[in-house]
Amino acid sequence: MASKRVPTSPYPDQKPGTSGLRKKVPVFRQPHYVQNFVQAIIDCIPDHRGATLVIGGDGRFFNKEVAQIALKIAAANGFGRVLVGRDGLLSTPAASCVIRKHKAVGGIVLSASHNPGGPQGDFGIKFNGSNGGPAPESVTTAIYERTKAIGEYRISDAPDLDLGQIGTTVIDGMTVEVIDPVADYAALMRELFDFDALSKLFASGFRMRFDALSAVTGPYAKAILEGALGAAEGTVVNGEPQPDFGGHHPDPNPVHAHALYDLMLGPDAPDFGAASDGDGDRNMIVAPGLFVTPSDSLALLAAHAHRAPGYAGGLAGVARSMPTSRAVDRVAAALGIEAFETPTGWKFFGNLLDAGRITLCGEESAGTGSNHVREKDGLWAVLLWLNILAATGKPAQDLVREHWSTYGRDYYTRHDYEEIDAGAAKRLMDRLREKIGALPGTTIGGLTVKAADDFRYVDPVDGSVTEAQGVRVTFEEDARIVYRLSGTGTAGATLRVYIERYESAPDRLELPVAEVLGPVVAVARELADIEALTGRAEPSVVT
Ligand code: VG1
Ligand code: CO
Repeated sequence: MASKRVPTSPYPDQKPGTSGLRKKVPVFRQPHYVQNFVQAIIDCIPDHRGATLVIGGDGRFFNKEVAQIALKIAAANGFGRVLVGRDGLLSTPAASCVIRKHKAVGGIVLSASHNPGGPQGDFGIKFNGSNGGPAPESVTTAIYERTKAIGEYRISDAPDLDLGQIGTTVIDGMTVEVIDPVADYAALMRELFDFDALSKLFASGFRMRFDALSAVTGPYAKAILEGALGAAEGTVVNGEPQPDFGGHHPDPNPVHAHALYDLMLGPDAPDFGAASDGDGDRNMIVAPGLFVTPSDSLALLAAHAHRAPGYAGGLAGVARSMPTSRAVDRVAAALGIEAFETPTGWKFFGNLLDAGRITLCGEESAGTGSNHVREKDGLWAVLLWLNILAATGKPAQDLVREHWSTYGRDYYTRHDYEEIDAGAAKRLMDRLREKIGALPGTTIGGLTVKAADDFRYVDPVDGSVTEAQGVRVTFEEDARIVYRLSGTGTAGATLRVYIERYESAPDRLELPVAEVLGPVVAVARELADIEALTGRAEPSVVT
């Protein structure tokens, strides 16, 4: 066998967004489109000759084909070894775990995460570095620059490999190890959590439902919850990964995971409900009768993490993305640890985790994680919750209520306006940016603006600066509105509006969310003139 050099010309649109390159499947199926991007990634890995690379994805449509292409390009570029999950599968956190454990130079993660799959659905390719985390901006920019100049790629002539069997083969001098996608990850979870206590919890009759939404976490959740911990068979539903996620939109929120949501809010709710997304890095937590916002979940996990063996020594610090509610900041203040505010996207947590400044971090979009890997990790969050439930012996809903009475409650909602006209979205953001200087001190809809700015992040570790990360407006009444455009959508633009308000009076902790946030929502619409500029009177998704 040999490899060849294939002449190619650049595509102009291979700019990675919040989390890698995401496009519709037909875009990825254009001639050489995948090959160009993979070669560009490899061109940006300095010491790749002889090194180890990890390849795996969330199992969506086109995953297997792209895994084969990536393997052959890696072989032709002189990698020493590739670790690939069986059937091309690796959840995003498992890929991060495998990269770290096997000292790989990086990993190619095939996923469009929570976006729908199938022939007309979305696909994505993301590069993670040797720390297991998403490549930082400096690297994604270099990859993009490379895609604009690429003239050829190298690829092996080897036939497709059998990825269905665990084992080792060699192509063009490169070793390919097909690995069990679950094993390394499950071993790591066993180190972090008290599996004996969790087994006892399930043996005592504790019931939960985990909805894998026909995406990648099914095999992980079954092996760990039902296999290792003895949860009843059937605890994991929609546990077989499907290329089109069984028609589901694999986004764990009350809209797309409504079956779980309805069960947990109904009369037959088990003790605990959770769901994960396409690639396994997100989590939704629902207690009986009570949806836990991701921002509250992060805060509660920070307050109780020391109850799990992996965090018994306490937390070095915490971080949250800017639009995530300030609930975790209150916990950090009480613990006397640092709290950081980063731009949206997990790549911004990497430096803080690597430098040991933080132990836990999270995002309002249902992402929570820790220093155990360099990605957010859905099942990890579920296991930490379970460990806390086992250690305290308290029901999940009681823990949340206790949390509110200790720290107060950050009422929270996000309104997404999906697939709006890209020009209109840009105009809306431009107008807001022009306006913000004059806002402080003005009153609108009964709320007085305290401060307004366009979030700019200076990385505390390496000093790198990231500008224009979203307009945030805070009010004297302890409310906040944030506006930003999504960087993961594949059609038009998506405007995200994040709305929150803090209440600490004991009689104001259990009010209907709409009642507390209604006035702030009205101000959010008025301030940005959303309907006039986008033609949308209502958001398409409310979380
Ligand atoms: C969204 C979320 C962000 C998350 C990103 C990737 O980005 O807001 O918090 O990190 O998705 O998550 P955006 O730019 O569309 O708002 V995943 O589970 O898609 O890897
Ligand atoms: Co995801």
